[in-house]
Amino acid sequence: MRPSQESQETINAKLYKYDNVHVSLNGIQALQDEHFARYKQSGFLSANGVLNESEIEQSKEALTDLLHVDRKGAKLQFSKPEKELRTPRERDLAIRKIHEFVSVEERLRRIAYHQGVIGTIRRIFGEEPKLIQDMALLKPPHGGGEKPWHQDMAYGNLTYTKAAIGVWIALDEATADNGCMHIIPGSHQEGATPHYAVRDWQLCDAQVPVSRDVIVPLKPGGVLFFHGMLYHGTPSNLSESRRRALQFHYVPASAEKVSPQEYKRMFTNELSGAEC
Ligand SMILES: O=C(O)CCC(=O)C(=O)O
Repeated sequence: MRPSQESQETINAKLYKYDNVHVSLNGIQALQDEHFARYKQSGFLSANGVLNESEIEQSKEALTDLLHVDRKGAKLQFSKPEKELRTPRERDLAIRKIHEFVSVEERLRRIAYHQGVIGTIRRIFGEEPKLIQDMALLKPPHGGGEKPWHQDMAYGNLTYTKAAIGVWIALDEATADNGCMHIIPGSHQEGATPHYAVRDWQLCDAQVPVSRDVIVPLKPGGVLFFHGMLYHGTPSNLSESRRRALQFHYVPASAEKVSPQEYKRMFTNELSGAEC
């Protein structure tokens, strides 16, 4: 990745907008046919109050145990070499991602197969979903890093013949200040867009229609469902509060992986040669 010449503050201010705020539904039982019809147009839907208090607490405890007690074979990603992290606080401030835990952590596995979540995806897909990725995305206070604008299906492990869906679940309150999700409504209709290795594997900054940025703040236990081609990203967390989220990806059970050649044609500049 090319090192960024710009500070986190500059990137947060230039590449993200904060004043278009999406208001989430209250509870998943509030979902009606009209919301699913709107999902087709906008590429997302969100609701607060999907996880209950106990599910939120158990999820946070499970992540703390994986980070501090026993990773049980799950994968941990830090912003610094792990051997330099000497205290629990240093680990808390450096952890970015915990993934591949559903087969070893029952409390989180239950969330991945949560009835409300799976039922909603089933209605979107019109068929049975299959879980293809599980992770926790952690933005510590005072500098938890940016996830630049991207489409999830541009990551090869999520590129299937049918659209994937991302399910992003807030465990702490996710706000404009601590790095809640930013989306470009309707951008999934652009289809596959080339990605480039800039600060991450991402859309070219200049091609993101930032004026259409909508933020999706969520309460703990709130969930954002979004189409695998939707442009989205999160700015750095420069606030004092940490932001922890779970993110699961699913595809329709009948979907198959696309070939490496097709993946390249869809998500790289191999054909167009266009530079970022
Ligand atoms: O939670 C975040 O900060 C970003 C998550 C995301 O967009 C992703 O991992 O695809």
